[in-house]
Amino acid sequence: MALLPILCYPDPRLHTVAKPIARVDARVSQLVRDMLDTMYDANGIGLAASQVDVHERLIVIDVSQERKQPLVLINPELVWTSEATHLNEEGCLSVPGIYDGVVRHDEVHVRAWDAEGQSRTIEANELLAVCIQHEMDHLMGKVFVEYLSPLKRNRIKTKMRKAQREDAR
Ligand code: K1U
Ligand code: ZN
Repeated sequence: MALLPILCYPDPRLHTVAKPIARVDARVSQLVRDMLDTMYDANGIGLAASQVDVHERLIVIDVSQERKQPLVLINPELVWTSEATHLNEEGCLSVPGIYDGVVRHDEVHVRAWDAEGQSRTIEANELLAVCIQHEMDHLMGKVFVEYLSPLKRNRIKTKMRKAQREDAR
């Protein structure tokens, strides 16, 4: 089992736009395994490759109670989004301890390769839909706090920098 270090906001590397993956080879399969280990170890429901400083279009998710239903999305593309939206409470492993509301589409359809490189379309609602939208933002270099007001965001930045200085001591 390999745990990958998770970048913490406001690390500028979190704003890198991820590139498509050309093929699912042994390197990508190992990255999928390491990202799943890292997500489960951190008690997250999702993780984007961008958060472990790999700027390629790969997401892992598990919103199941039993934490035994991993979903691997490679080169995900939103093919349909509902008009209806909702304000949902979100958290982020790259912004530990911060939770706030973000408006997201209620339902999304996403086309992606699975861990075997097979193309699939997933119809998602509720927490899975929220998590997919949050993780796809990471692949575009966007962290959920960027939906908040500049005042809130600056307070979060200051708090994170202080926590990181204290951790380094
Ligand atoms: O991308 C990440 O950092 C993972 C993130 C995913 C996420 C959580 C909540 C809403 C949208 C996306 C997390 O897993 S944060 C930690 C967590 O487990 C959690 C937080 C709030 C609600 C449910 C789960
Ligand atoms: Zn996140």
